[in-house]
Amino acid sequence: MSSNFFGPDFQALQGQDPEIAAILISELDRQRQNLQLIASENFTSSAVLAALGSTLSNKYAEGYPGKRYYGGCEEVDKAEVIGVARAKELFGAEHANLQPHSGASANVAVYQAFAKPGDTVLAMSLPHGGHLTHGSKVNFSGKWFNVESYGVRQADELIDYGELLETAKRVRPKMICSGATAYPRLIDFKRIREICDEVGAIMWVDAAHFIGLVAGKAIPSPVPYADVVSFTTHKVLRGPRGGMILSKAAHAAAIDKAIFPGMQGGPIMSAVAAKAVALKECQQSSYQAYAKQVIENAKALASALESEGMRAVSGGTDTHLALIDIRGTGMNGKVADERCGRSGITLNKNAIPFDPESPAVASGIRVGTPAVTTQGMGVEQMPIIGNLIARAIRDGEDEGKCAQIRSEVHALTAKFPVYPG
Ligand code: DSN
Repeated sequence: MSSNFFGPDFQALQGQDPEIAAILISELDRQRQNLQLIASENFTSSAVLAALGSTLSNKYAEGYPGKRYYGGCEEVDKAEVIGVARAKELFGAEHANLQPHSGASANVAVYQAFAKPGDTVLAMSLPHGGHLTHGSKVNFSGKWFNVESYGVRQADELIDYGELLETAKRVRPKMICSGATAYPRLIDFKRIREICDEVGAIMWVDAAHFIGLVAGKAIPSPVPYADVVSFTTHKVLRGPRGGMILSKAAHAAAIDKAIFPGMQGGPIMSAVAAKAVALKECQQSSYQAYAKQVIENAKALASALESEGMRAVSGGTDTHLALIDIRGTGMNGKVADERCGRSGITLNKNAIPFDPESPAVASGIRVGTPAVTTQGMGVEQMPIIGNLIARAIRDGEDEGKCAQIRSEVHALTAKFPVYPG
């Protein structure tokens, strides 16, 4: 355990608020010691954390660079201008907005820019891998919009583009959303563009999960095809927690207005600066190598879990995550998640397509490799991780066996230190 990582100001926090300081240290220890396999998490660089924990947090900057509602924005303006330019260059986008506080906020803005309450939107069904903001009945999207859904075919668990087209022709959506939280395969954005054109719909891609792979040029980009692309910045992209939107120039004003004043006040300028830092990191060739390695590791982990008697949904993965049907182990997702947690392995239970269990129980787990790849793990480590997961699921009821697995997990992560020093 070390407190050095937090720098000199941490001494002040320890003196002033030891309770919270202790939580910061134990969370750092948790991140360092356990295996972090949640597909939507990563370890940012210290440079990103430095920008995030900076005095830019103190500044109100409602509006956009050069058009703020507050004085004293000269410095934060520079950070936002740099960040927007980096985003446009990295993704070849005509417009970028770095102000969304989160992915969900970015999605609220997309709905607001392109639809009115009651309008029909077509999005990936939640049980097949969609997101809350893609029309869940307990979310604003499902309450305020008529969201119809498409899914995957039962036979191969791949998106059924034929069904998508037929549904689009029937429901005539204002907007079609592609992108998901638990779909391991590539999405055919050219095909989605054709479907959007055929029915006159806006093409919206929620790229939160895979935009980092696009940034690293490891998978094809939706940007040339889509009207609008929303995403989070903290997943494979390895930036601060937050959101971002890219769009065609024709939609720039609508997007910017939807964010401010449409649904946000002052942007979190420390987060905007941290996004700019992350975007610069993504331009490095080392980041491109990282993005490719994330996919290689995910493929290796999926196949390691298959060797342990589990089934990779759709037969594998093309991305950073694998969705694993664990019914072959005799366990459900809830039990597997709990047992892995007790064994020092952080992952999440996840519904699989056509899941007979409720989402709270689920028949699957979702594993992702963004964090372990940032740590420096490679394909050689994936069979070890697959074996640890399998043993945790099988034997995790027994505290002695859990402790043994935990000590092996800690021995593995110790070889790949996170935030060393
Ligand atoms: N909660 C995120 C995930 O884990 O996939 C999606 O926003």
